[in-house]
Amino acid sequence: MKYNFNEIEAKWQKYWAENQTFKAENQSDKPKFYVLDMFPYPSGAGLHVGHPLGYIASDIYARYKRHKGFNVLHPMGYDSFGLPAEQYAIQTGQHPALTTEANISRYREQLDQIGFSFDWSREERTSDPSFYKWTQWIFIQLFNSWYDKGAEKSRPVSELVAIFETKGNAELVAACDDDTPGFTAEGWNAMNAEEQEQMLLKYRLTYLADAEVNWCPALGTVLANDEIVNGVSERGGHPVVRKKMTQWSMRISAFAERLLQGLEGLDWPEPLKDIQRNWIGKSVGAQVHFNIKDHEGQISVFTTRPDTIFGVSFMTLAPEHDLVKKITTNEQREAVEAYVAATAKRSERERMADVKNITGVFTGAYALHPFTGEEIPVWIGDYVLAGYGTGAVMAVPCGDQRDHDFARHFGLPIPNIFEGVDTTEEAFADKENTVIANSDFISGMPYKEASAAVIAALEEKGQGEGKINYRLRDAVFSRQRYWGEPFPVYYVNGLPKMIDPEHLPIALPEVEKYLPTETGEPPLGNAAVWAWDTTANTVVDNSLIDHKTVFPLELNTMPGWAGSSWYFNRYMDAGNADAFASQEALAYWKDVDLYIGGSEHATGHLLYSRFWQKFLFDLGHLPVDEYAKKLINQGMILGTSAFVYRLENSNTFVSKNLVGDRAVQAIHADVSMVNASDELDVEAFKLWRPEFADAEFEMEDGKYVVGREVEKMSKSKYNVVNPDDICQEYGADTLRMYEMFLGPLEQAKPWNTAGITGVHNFLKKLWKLYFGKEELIVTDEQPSAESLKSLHKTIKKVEEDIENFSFNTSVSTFMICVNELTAQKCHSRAILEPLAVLMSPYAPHIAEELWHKLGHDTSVAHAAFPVFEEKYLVESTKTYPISFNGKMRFTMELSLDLNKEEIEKVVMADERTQDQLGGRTPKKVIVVPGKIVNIVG
Ligand code: ANZ
Repeated sequence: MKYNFNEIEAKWQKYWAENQTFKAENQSDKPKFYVLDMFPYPSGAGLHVGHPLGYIASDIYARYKRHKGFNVLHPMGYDSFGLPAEQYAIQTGQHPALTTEANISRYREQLDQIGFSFDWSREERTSDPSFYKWTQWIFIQLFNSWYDKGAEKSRPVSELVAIFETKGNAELVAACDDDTPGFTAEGWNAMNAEEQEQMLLKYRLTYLADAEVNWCPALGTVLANDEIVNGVSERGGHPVVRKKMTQWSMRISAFAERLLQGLEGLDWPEPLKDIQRNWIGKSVGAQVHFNIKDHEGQISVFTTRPDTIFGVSFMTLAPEHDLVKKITTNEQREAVEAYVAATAKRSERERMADVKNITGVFTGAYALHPFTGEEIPVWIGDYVLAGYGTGAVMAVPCGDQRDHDFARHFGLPIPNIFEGVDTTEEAFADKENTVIANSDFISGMPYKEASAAVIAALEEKGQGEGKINYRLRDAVFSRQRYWGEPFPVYYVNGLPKMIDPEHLPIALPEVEKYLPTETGEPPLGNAAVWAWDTTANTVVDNSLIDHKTVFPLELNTMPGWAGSSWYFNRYMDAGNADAFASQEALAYWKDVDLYIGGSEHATGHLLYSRFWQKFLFDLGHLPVDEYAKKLINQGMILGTSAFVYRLENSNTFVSKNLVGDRAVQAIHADVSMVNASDELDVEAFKLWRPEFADAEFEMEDGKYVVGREVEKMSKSKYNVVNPDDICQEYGADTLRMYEMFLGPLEQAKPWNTAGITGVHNFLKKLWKLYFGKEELIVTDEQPSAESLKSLHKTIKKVEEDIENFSFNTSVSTFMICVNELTAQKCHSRAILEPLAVLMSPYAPHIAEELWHKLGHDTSVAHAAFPVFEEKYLVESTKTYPISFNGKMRFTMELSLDLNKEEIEKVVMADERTQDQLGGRTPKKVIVVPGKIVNIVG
């Protein structure tokens, strides 16, 4: 019988869907296991073979855990809000919901073809109102919460109000805006409602604030740092400026310490954890407040080296610093303003990266040294970032490289406070252990002690205090886009009000155009029905806005990371209309046991989701404060690009080995036009693009051979391989095994379709153990010891491999096993039945077919994993060399249980021994059990 994989795979995919084979139950006596993939954004291009790599690995693990008796939750869904669908809408007018729907169906078809064991009954889409209802709900919870730094916990704002009413904020240790003033209970109670509301915004975990953003006027939206290249937008190359805009922000900075500490308990890749640690960027130091000559205010700086305070020779403020306008003298104003305008055009990333161009301007103002009273010139410079620390530094040119460069460039003094350090030197040595000299009361102290002494002295003067700083900043949460979650927010006198959760979801309104409005408002500004009626509790026509009972709704939408920050919890109880998940479901599933996805999400999704988890945990909505115990980053699959060589200034293409030293241009050719022997389908190439229609070819042996190169797999490099084609030609089981066979899961590895036949032939060979020409050839015969050994060493290895996520080595183990069983002519059910189960995580369709053909009528997916037994690996016989006068004449297989006398008896009784002796009686028979037999004489 032929291995008809197309038929087999379609049959079982249908069976699994109809029987809901992989549906997970929320109530079960079995232990739970939650295997999660990062859910995809359904792009128009569909999947290439690189995308399912992680899904195959997680699917193998999920299936393995089912065999091991676990109740496995293995869900899938779509992160379906996003820019591409919106861009397409802008170009074509097609509603992003339609584009998204079409892309999702395509994804689903492709995923189904690969035979994943997803529980589709739990599918979720972040753009579905029944899902984003809860994203909006979480937003409201954040708005209604503040962060208690003393207890390291989020708490309801109602409790904060109670504290303010009785004690003011003097004793409060809470995360809040830097400019929050102190007030007493009387002060609070004297504020009017609006003032109180403004004050509370300084504490809420999501708040409206003027944030410095990268504004791209041409695109009409804010861009993230990594969407800007050389000061222009990556998409379209439009100018980007720094601009202050009122935006929703998330107070993630309040959680910095917990996000840092929490990493210790996570089984995540160390490099990924390091990226998060650096991003959180904890620095221990001090805040120092410098008085300003002839001015009221103070300049506060953050420094990690308070011990260097006697080496300060100037101060530098970020050009955006609030004080700049106030302290700049008239003589310096023009230069300062020009500089500030120029800096606004540069992205923060650029400013940090650019160490060569030293720029800055003197403000004309002077700060006063807290200890010596000396006048210190105040400069502005773009090497100081507005958003870090206080946006100002005390510059110590003998201690800090950037300060040093700045001082040299502008000819500022470079006082030396370190013993034995040559400040004229370009390179800065590590001065951490250098003893400080000639600097008043800390002279001669090691730097740590000196720092502590300076902090104590500053505290006494009221001009500074110890301070821990985190690089992690609050995250801007507003986007000027259409295709995202609407905020459940309306505005009364410019102050935000939350819509009561019982009226959620607030669905995205229809708009005529997906672009910003003519007045520069976000796309939702185009909606005609986008006002909140507080009596009817519904969205109504804008014309009804009276600012008495009907108010305007928020026009921004939420960013891409909103839905992905909590979706994993929704899977535990998808479809629940009363809660984002029931407490019972959450208590049962608790957390993700294995999460597989890309490392590129280190500082985005993987950080934000940990933040929301901790927040919801604090409020008692979740049972644990880290949601993913173990995480694996799958490596990238690289494509093998194909190149054709065009002779310069011609339309003649030269086969690779004929190029020689002629001048040619290498051009990507689509890999689908190239066969496994690197030969180009010349006719297909001509049809590919009009400019190649008249192409001529210099062939070798009648063939056009292409060049090959390994690059990132990408549509733009024409090297993508479509999994649909592979499934069609070889089957999903071959695809799954081959993807694993390519190499260790976490490494990058090139795809090479040529190698796939080896894996395919292996599956055919496996099939032949079970089937003859026409029929099943499995017997009930007792298996041989050899076959048992082959099976059990495979069980052992495959189990160890899966537990260690070493899927590539399992594939070779299976190959060895099948080769051995074939050589042994093994057709015994006692071997082949467990082998089918063992194969099922990797090649589930063929396994299911074999399982049913062996007489079972339930899915192999829930069959118990074969149990390894050591005894089958123990050797029970030995092949003895039988020698005569030291010369080996033949071998005999004998049981290892025989003793010396028994061995001698059996050997002497053998015909071949008698032949060798020719009737003589040997002088001596030497027997070494387990080794040799030598007959002398
Ligand atoms: C004086 C000093 C002397 C400093 C010295 C360093 C060495 P990390 O470790 O990254 O936290 N700094 C503070 N705020 C800044 C800002 N907004 N933009 C650019 N630089 C800023 O670095 C903290 C150090 O970076 C601070 O300590 C400050 O320079 C600078 F020998 O103060 B230091």
